This record gives sequence, C-alpha cells and structure tokens, in this order.
Amino acid sequence: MNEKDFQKKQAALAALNYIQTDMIVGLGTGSTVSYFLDALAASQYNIIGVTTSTITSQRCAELNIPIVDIDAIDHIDITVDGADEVDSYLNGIKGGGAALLMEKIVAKNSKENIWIVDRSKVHNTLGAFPLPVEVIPYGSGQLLRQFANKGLFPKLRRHPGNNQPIITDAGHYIIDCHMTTISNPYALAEYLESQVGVVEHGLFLNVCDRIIIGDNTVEIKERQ
Ligand code: ABF
Repeated sequence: MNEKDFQKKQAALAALNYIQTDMIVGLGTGSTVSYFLDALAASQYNIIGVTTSTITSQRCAELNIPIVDIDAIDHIDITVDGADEVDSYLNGIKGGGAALLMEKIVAKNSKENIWIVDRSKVHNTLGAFPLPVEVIPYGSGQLLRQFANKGLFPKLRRHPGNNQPIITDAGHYIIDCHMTTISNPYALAEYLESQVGVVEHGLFLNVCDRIIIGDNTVEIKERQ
C-alpha cells in the first residue's frame, strides 16, 4: 500500500469512531470512502446508509450495507465523505468523481458532515484542484464561453476513451474550471449560482464540521 492510500485508510478508520448503531449515515464517493465502507462493513455497527452515487450504492450492495432512499427519512445523522481539496477554514472542493450534486444534497440534509482525506488534499487556499461545475447540457457551450470570459479557464469534462462528455447520474455535464487559486470562494460561488444552466458547483462552503486527515498521527480539525 502506498503512502497516500495508507493515509486514506487511516482517516477512514478514524471516522468510524463517530458512528453509532442505529444511525442513518450518509455515504460519500471516492477511494477514501471506499476504505470507510470496508471498515463499516467489518464493524459491529448496524446502520442504515444513504448513498450519494450509483458507484457507492453498488459498493454498499456488495458489502451488505443496507441503504435507504433519502426521501424516505426526515434527516441524516452523519455523513462521511471524501474531498478533492480542503482549506484551513474547512471549506472544500468536491466533484472530482462527478457526484457533487447528490453529495451536496446529502450533506445539506445531514446533522453532521465529516470529510476524510489524505494530506495531499490540504492546501491553504482552494483552487489547485479544478473546480467542477455541474451544468445542463443545453446551453453548456454558452456557459463555457461565459466562464472563459470570466477568467475561469473552463473545460468540458470528457471520457478519456471516447472523448464524449461525461454524463452525471442526474444527466448533466461537468465543466471543470482550472483557476489554480480561488481567492474569494464565496464570491465565485455566488457568481456560479446566478448563471442560468448551472445546476450546482463543487465549492462546499460552511458544510464540513470535521476533517480527518490521515497520517501516522491522524489530525482532526473541527469547525469553530
Ligand atoms: C468524493 O470524494 C468526491 O467529491 C471527490 O472527488 C472524492 C475524492 O476521491 P478520493 O477519496 O478517491 O480522493 O466525495
């Protein structure tokens, strides 16, 4: 196991400490969450899961983790998810796995949100990871032009194999914005949310309550 995977697994194991039997647990997406699912399945905790993507649903089925429709419950007790980049304010960029819309819906309906990451995800300022923006296919060409004029360095996300646009679980496209540094994520979020055709973006601001950074000594940062 390489160092990054070791850190992911350490963070995933530490997240298990916040789970209790009979909880309704939001289950995110990505390889770090996959380590968490393995640990959850091996634990004695009886939980009901709410999933954020088709891939996570498939993993839960393989691991016999019961899942429930998000609209069949009144709240989610805790959501454990990964992230593509986090900053010192516990804000983050998510969506590298093209599941940001359902991840944000689950997160916004959770009493507590925990992100589990390896150290390479932690930066002082967001932007090193291209910001995913989920858009309606119709008019996405116009949004690409608008974002380029805004200096967001946009690129439509395509399958590496056939170069076709990626289609999300909800049937949308993803535009990745390669800005390198996002000096004011709140202003950028407000701009994106005002553009017709934008469904959701990967800036998760004031969402995360606790970040667990996997390492030899696991670091836990809590929102003040
Ligand atoms: C998910 O976690 C996505 O938002 C993000 O792309 C992913 C990170 O993947 P990994 O844990 O494999 O680095 O929630």
